[in-house]
Amino acid sequence: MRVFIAGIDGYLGWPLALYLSANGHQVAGADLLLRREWVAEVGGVSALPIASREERLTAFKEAFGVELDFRVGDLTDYDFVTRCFQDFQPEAVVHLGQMPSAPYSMMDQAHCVWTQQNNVVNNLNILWAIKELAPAAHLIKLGTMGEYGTPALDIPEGFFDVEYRGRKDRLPFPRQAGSWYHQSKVHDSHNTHFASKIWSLKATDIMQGVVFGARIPEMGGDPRLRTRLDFDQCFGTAINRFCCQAVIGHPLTLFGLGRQKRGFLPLTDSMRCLRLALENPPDAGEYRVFNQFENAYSVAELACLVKEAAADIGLPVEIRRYENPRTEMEEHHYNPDRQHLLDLGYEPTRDLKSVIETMLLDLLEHRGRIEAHADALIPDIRWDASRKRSEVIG
Ligand code: USQ
Repeated sequence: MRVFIAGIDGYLGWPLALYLSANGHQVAGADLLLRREWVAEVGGVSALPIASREERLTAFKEAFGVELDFRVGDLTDYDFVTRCFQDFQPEAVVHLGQMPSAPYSMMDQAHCVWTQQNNVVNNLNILWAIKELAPAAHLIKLGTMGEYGTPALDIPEGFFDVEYRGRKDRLPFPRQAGSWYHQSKVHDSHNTHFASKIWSLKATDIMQGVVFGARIPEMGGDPRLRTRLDFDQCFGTAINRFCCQAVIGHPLTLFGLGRQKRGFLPLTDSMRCLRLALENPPDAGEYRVFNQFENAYSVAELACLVKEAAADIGLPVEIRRYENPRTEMEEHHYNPDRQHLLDLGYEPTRDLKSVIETMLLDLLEHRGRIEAHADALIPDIRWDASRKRSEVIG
């Protein structure tokens, strides 16, 4: 299948290009390389060195024997998007090309507005380009489990049955996002649902949990094929940050009580799930929602798992609680469904500890990069838009 990946230079986009190419798909993509700039802006660096676009293209050609059509351009520029679609004629579009960080979007007015403009406008451009140039293409749009927030109800996959004043309907499940970034994904979900209804588009909206890890087998031993792994307060996500902290002997930074729960999944599972969605498209006019995660865990459970994995390879680790810079529930009900992907054959990775161990071993080789940017580990971006470094509270 001809698959266009919007955001092909990113944490997920690059490995997806490798994974789909290794599994018989023809891939092309676009990226403005902004993730590299945002991470530098917030004082971070990828803990694992990553190759430049040019080096990636050379390594791709060596690994797969074909040139990768990887264009540098802005998805908020409609002419750029339409040129890509005219040239490549995609049969599917995986949209990963957005600003993905909650703290980055909470920094100030400019970062909030930029995040929403960028994300909402580029998703609208992709919807219009599909409608005008590739109406049979299947859009796989990366949303987030964070769109649902943490309601006191179980979380279904997108829709639920409601009875109100004696009448029944099947309605979108309420979205109660917890950051300006997560809100941008809610707007995208509404826009994607509406577009699929009026234009009979095929769309899968992926409510993905927090991804961790940096390796997929398709990278082989070639360091130029690696993906990035961030640890700063904005682009580093929980388990990735904990592993980076563990290898430099920094305490693991639990925010608040650490009892907040989220869905998590290894990078390999994210790739497998996206492929399952791609190879099992919906019907024309169908907008479906997949919740995509291995399982739900509290952040403290995962910090303990990182501590255990680190102990197995001889690294002593301390877990500390820090003032929570976010406004979020720290103790709550959390029971989301994830049946749709299981029905398509998703077999969740069970041994998370060995994924974490591999990550720790990879990171140990590059610990100097983390040590040199250790200031980026402690958050100072607060949800009330003030700036103050979080102190240890336990
Ligand atoms: N947390 C800590 N300590 C840390 C970092 C995070 O306790 O050092 C806690 C946070 O307070 C939060 C939870 O861990 O309760 C998850 O935070 P995160 O930074 O790992 O993830 P989040 O901000 O929710 O965003 C990430 C990705 C985003 C994706 C989302 C999926 O950056 O692109 O949409 O995960 S989900 O969390 O399901 O919404």
